[in-house]
Amino acid sequence: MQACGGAYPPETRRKYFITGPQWAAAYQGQALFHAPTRQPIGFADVIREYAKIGIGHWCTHDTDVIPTEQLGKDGQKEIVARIQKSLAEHGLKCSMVTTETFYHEVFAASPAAEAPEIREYARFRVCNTVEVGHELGAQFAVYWPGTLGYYVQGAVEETQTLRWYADALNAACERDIVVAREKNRPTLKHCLEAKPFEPQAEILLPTSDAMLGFIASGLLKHPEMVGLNPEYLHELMWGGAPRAALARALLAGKLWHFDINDGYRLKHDVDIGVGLVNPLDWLNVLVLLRSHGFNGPFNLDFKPPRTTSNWGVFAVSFPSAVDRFITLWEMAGEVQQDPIIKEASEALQAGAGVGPGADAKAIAEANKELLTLHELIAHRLVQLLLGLHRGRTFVV
Ligand code: XLS
Ligand code: MG
Ligand code: MG
Repeated sequence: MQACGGAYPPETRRKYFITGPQWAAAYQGQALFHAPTRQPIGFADVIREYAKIGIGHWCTHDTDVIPTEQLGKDGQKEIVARIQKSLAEHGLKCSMVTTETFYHEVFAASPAAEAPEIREYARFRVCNTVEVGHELGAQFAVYWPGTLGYYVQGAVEETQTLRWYADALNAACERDIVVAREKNRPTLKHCLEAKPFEPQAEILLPTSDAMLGFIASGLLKHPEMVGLNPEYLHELMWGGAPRAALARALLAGKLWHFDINDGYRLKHDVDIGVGLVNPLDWLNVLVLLRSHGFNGPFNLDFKPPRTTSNWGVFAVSFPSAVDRFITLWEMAGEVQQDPIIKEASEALQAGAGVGPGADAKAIAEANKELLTLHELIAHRLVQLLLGLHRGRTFVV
């Protein structure tokens, strides 16, 4: 990392609303066909190492840190107190909490399964997470529904299942309103996260757009408390353009939280570090976000690859991900101010100046040369990404 150079000091990294998940750093490399390659690590190590790197915010699933059987019990109180101590000791803040509704066998048929006791348990889990969030000073709660879908067709009635899932979110929002009042804190921002594939064959809310439809469906009692946490790769996975998905969320006023990572189109959830696969697209995504005043949270929801060691997770994986993000963010600022892109965009928007009432052929003819600027802008973006706008520095 020293030989690579270009690293930002922790103070600089801390200026961004970048959040580090417990589960990302503690991921051991396991999967269906993969045994773990790393040793388990707990929250105290993760928080301490994030602090050293300059990641100022930490987030967690309930069961990343609290064993399932301790949820809502005294054991939870004791763990939450230890987390508070770790955070305070290292100057980190807890930004977000999320409920695991996908790993435990109780959620095999989803958190909105037919059996009322499963749904009652799911409501307990999301309400308990809201309480933990307030205890830890979080501002956001994220919901990736996980198993909300099915493997075999016909047994699950989709409209009913979605109504039942809405019941859980309604319970979380109502609990939030009560706890926030008791603690004299603002309510949390409840952010839905879609993923098109995994861990079911068919997913009921597979995209951010599906989530927007769900928020506006009339099933939620407090739609104003519910927004989105899109994940970059989850939009690529279904073949969408992440930037366009984010634009639709922005227009709806629902872009509240953003999971940043990278990967490949129409493949599974490989959760590669931000900018390692699609840096040009990432640059464009950040231009959009900057120009709409979205400043985070940017949540590092990637997985250090299986080939990275426990040491490498904090020595290479996280600092390099943070630094690529900040570099791309700064470049996005350069794009916004670039005189060539500015002039080209203004020329495009001024149009060719054909008078009113002209026919289609005349309008098309007049705009032909002007529209060449699209490709010029794309060339300029690549130049900015590669640093070529500063002139060539290496000649063979
Ligand atoms: C899984 C999701 C998950 C959420 C939080 O694919 O990305 O990590 O962000 O549950
Ligand atoms: Mg995610
Ligand atoms: Mg993912």
